[in-house]
Amino acid sequence: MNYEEWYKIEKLAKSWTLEAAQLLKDSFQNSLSITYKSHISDLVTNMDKNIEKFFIEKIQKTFPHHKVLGEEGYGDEIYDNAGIIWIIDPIDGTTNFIHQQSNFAISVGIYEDGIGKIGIIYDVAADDFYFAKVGEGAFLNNSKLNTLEKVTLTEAVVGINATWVGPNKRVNHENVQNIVKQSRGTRSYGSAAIELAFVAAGKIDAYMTMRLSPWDFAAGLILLNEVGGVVTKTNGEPISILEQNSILAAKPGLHEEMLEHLSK
Ligand code: 2AM
Ligand code: CA
Repeated sequence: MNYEEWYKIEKLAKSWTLEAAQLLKDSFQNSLSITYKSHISDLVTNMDKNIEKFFIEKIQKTFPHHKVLGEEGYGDEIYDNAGIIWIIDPIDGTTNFIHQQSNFAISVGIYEDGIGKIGIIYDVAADDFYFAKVGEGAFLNNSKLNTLEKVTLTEAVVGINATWVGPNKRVNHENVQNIVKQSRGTRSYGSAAIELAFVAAGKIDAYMTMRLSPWDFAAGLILLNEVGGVVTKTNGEPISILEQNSILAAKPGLHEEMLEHLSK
């Protein structure tokens, strides 16, 4: 793919995201149809489905050879990284979308042969548009984001959900408690995409969670790569783009310090 083709993909991905956001904002006037997926906390609305279908229709019409991996399952069966894959979360933070009508995002990560090319995270209610293009940097509303500087845990604000601070089956909670105690403070926003964008923008210094799906982190990874953020699984291994992963995303220095705690 040449520069012009990627520029076209960038333009359309941005304008489709803005159109999708308008559909979400318009939906606040109507009553939502809410159903459960695997359990009572795993919610999906008619809007999650509509927005995913909206993107798929546009992509299939304009770029028939591209593939789509979406949370709601209307996209393609994806078996490997080959070609161009749009990894889409139509609403990241569905619980927030339902309860607050804020703190939810549209997340779009576009990969070519497994390499992250374009990342978009749009925090709709805040009107904060995060965008990254490989090699060209990351941006928040047209301001270029700075490269992330080294920081220590004692001066860091860490994004983490309370689930992981108590006994749970995925991580030794005593290690997590040590991280929480030594940090300057913790925050939890209920949208992994927004939390990853916040790390990229330096609003928080790290984000860790024990299970995310590709659509939750696909765009965030591209943003973080452009600003020198370090992202691995919580055991230090590289992330597999097409699988569920634990995630530790942090500023340099802090990432090693948190990994050390988590390996005890
Ligand atoms: P969602 O709103 O798109 O479902 C909430 O802490 C964050 O974790 C949100 O980004 C949410 O995405 C994501 N999430 C919720 N349940 C999940 C699950 N079972 N697997 C992976 N990610 C999940
Ligand atoms: Ca979602």
